[in-house]
Amino acid sequence: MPQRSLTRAHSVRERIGDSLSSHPNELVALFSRFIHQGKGMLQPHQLLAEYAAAFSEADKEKLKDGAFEDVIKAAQEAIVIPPWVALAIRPRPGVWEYVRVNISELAVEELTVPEYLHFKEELVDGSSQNNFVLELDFEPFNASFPRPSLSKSIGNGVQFLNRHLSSKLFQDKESLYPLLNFLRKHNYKGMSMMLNDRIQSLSALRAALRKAEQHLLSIPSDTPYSEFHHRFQELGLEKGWGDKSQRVYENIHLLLDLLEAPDPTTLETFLGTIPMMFNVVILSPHGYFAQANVLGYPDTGGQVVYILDQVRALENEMLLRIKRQGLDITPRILIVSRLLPDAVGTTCGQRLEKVLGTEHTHILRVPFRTDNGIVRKWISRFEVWPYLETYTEDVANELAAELQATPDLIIGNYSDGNLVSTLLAHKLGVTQCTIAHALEKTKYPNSDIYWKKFEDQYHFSCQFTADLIAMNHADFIITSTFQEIAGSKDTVGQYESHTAFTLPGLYRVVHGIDVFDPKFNIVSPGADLSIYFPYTEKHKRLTSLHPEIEELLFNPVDNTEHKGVLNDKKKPIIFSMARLDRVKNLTGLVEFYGRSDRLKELANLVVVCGDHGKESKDLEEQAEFKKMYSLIEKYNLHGHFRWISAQMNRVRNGELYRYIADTKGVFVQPAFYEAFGLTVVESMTCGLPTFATVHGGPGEIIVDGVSGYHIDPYQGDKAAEIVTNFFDKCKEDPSHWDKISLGGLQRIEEKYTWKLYSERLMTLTGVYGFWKYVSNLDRRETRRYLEMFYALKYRNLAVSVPLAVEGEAAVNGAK
Ligand code: UDP
Ligand code: LCN
Repeated sequence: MPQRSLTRAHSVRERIGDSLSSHPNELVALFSRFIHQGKGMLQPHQLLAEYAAAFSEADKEKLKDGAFEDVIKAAQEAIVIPPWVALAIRPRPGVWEYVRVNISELAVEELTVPEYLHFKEELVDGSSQNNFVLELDFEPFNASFPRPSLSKSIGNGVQFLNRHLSSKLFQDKESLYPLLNFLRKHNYKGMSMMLNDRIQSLSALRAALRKAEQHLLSIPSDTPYSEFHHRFQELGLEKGWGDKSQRVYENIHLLLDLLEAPDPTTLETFLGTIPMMFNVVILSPHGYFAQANVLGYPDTGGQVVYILDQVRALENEMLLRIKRQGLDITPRILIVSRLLPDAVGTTCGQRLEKVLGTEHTHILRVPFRTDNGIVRKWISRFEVWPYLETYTEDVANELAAELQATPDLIIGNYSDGNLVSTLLAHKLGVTQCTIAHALEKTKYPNSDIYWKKFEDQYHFSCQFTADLIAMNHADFIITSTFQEIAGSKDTVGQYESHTAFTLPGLYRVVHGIDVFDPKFNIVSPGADLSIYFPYTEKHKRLTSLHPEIEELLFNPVDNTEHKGVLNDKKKPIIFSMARLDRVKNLTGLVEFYGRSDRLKELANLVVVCGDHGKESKDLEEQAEFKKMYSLIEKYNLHGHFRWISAQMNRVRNGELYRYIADTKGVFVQPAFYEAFGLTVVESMTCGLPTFATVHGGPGEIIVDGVSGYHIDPYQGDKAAEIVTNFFDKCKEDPSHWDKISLGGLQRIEEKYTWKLYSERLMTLTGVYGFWKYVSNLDRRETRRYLEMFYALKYRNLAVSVPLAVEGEAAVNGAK
């Protein structure tokens, strides 16, 4: 039977309608099973299970005729309110259709987004009573702007934008003026760059460029810019074109080409050469943001590692470009975080801290403040909302003093940082980039429809509102993977889940974000190669750390650093490391290891998480601690399992991954959901074969069976079997281990390095900076709408979050 796919030509409603008329009995049987569940919601795996159970193979074959099976496979959710069953169908990433079926009358009807959401709201008692619901719809603002329609174009916004911009520049003679004005506007603290006032028109620009070109041809190619600076000034050209005549010539030629016939590649290359980025501000307000003694704490994990690696790579790239541009400007990068007076042995109480391995990058810490003064203690990221507006004002003042200039780019991180970046970028008119790291809505199933249940502990109403504001305000959004934006064939992306959803009683999001929006760009992070390098690079190995590592792994006496012993030190080690957070599911790994006698026989298990030295203040962490202890007893893991406290020393952690590789061990990342998963990249960069969750980023980082293995945390025994099979196979053929190790390393080299990242970020800043300049007026409506949404919704929600009481333990979920 040829595979049919769902297309618009045959809408879902038509498909179901056809199937209802051709196979009424079968469909009634299936929908009755749904109805039988009673009022509620069914997830995709439940729908498939019902489908599988309802029909014989022969029936299924019949149903394939009308492609009904495709409809069920593409359903992401069913809402059952007898006699109705409404389905949200996702034929492909980013494309959704909604229908509902009345099983008593055998009728099927298509629903609009608001209709579907309204229907869904009936699950929550009383919400349907309200006829006047605030509906949020960002679609009209972008309606006039072309966007790609192919799923494969998602996440490559810059390419699309370049095409659009270059065709716009070519419309008529006048349309090149924005480019001219953009170049004229460039200056650094009042010093003009690129063009000066002598050039007022396109013809003057062309003439000046041609004369400059002739001059450059008449001098040696390595002549420093300073030697022809005066000649250029007379022509109307200022610094910024290059350090030596050869580079200046190339850039002038690029612009002449662009003026002649704009094409996307030339435009991107040329915009990438323009000096635009000298002062960058990176926001990461919550958590412990420091360079030592913080990793593994609640809320402090990959985001901190990511930013510290990002700034090192970015500073290098900025310095390189500034040098090439022939400029004598010192760049500045400021990571803005929260100042914590009660810094508990970290540097979080310091206002300014230089970032190691950089020259011009600092962490600038600004405290949270209320009418009662400065907040002294750490508070969970779920409780930061009431502080952020005052915080933004304080940050703006501190930045002005510290930079003595307006930043050229503001990068927000995570929901709180993205909101502050929005407020700052709005106020200063600066290009804004956001990085989500993890959108919580995906991590907590049904946290939208049942938001009220989560409200006391998580305050998701603030967080989701902040996320919507930031993603719509940002000039560009960086994601680490495609799946973060639009998921995969079968799973919904993190951003995609913000397309349409409802917070009953608060507002209904009819069009929150469009994953086809060209603001999305996949720019994947890497691992710091000075710390994480292959175990085979013997000359670089930190063997002096081996005694410490061996003490961590094998010292038989329990202490605050480690618990449990490994009886047989010769066995390979199954290793994992993460914050002791429920969603990380380290207890799930311990459980599936414990249940598998074969796996226990083949390998030891070592996990790094939590802190044995002090009682956790975090509720989720406390519960995981308890569970871990009970599992050790339940599966009698004594002799097989080592539980090590969170390890803050990254350099030693790098060697630890490699030490595990020496044992011919593996790394396992068993999270229920992982937004990206830096530990996965770290272990692969060290050449350690990696088994990681299929839910989220790791599913994309690893090519199953080639550069590692996918495991499903919801199927523990199957995961144990996959790891067991690997060890068995390695016993038969030891080269299998090397093959997977090498596959991982190759994958990293191709896609996950900071060098690739920083080059890309610079290019994006150029293109989106130019786009922001040419589309400034167009975007005013969106900004006004967002202002209103912020003032009328967000503010009220934020003030309803209780302020932390100093002296009380902060207790909340972990990231
Ligand atoms: N990490 C660490 N020590 C620990 C736990 C985690 O150094 O005890 C580091 C880990 O090496 C990685 C980061 O923290 O660099 C965690 O990032 P990931 O993306 O895996 O997860 P997140 O914590 O951001 O959810
Ligand atoms: C937050 C997470 O949850 C991880 O999955 C990411 O790897 C990390 O941030 C860095 O982006």
